[in-house]
Amino acid sequence: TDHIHIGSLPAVRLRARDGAQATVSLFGAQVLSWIPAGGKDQLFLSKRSALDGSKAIRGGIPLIFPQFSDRGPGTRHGFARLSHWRRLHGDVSGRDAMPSALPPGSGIAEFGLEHGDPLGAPWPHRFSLRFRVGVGADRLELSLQVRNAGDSVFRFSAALHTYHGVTDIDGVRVDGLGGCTFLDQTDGGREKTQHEALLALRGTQDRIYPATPDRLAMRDDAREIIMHQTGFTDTVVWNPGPAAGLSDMADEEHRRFVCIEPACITPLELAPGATWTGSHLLVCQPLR
Ligand code: TA6
Repeated sequence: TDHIHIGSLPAVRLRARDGAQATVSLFGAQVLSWIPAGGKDQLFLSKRSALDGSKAIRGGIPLIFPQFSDRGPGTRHGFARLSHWRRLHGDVSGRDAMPSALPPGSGIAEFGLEHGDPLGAPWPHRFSLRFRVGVGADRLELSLQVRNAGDSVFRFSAALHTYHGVTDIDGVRVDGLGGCTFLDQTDGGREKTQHEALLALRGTQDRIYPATPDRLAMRDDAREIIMHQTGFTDTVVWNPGPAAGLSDMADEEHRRFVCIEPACITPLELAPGATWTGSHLLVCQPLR
């Protein structure tokens, strides 16, 4: 493991013995890069992203907590992605609350954020977040644990807002959502059904699929990413399309990614002392 900087942000680079790597910024505990063994970077990071802590990082895997988007009174997409996390030390691989199926020699690190840590916005609840990142062989394993450390119930949403890097958005297909209903965020949140088995990303797409299957796949020209989610009930699929005018994205960059996000959009209730865990496993397979 190396301690490095990405822009002016402290970050950790995890290296597995087989050459797989992941880079995690302590600002947001945001995974910025994932390179499977013998492969290339699978994540998109905008050329115009702020990398100084002044703004959320545009790309990688923003960690959304405790609010999704503007669905609440707090900071858009929550404060976790705007907070300075700590690296937790000790034998993270052996902690039974978050079991891992990574091969021996994998790179694993765990990050923490608690009430009282300097946050992007105040939140009146006592909480403890742990985020574990593991990388090895063809896979990236992510696990978010939320604990209510206070004495009253709180509600939260969470998501792993994964920016999958792609060669060109026109060649992307998402498998596993055929027949599912979704809330079309580009059409006032209207409920619709996806009739196609394979989803093509044409123009602006912003969809919330509640109660999704726990296995999805994203196919690009040369590889397939298999995704498994547990704990997270929903999936968000987003591409801003050409007209989004996002200030932290270069002109044609919307063609270079699709966000597929394991999420819990409807807030979950967490009792005092209780813990919730959401996991995301990404496996990269070359297509032949
Ligand atoms: O997850 C999809 C979404 O909520 C979209 O509506 C879109 O605006 C995107 O997230 C990015 O949000 P951000 O606050 O990072 O610009």
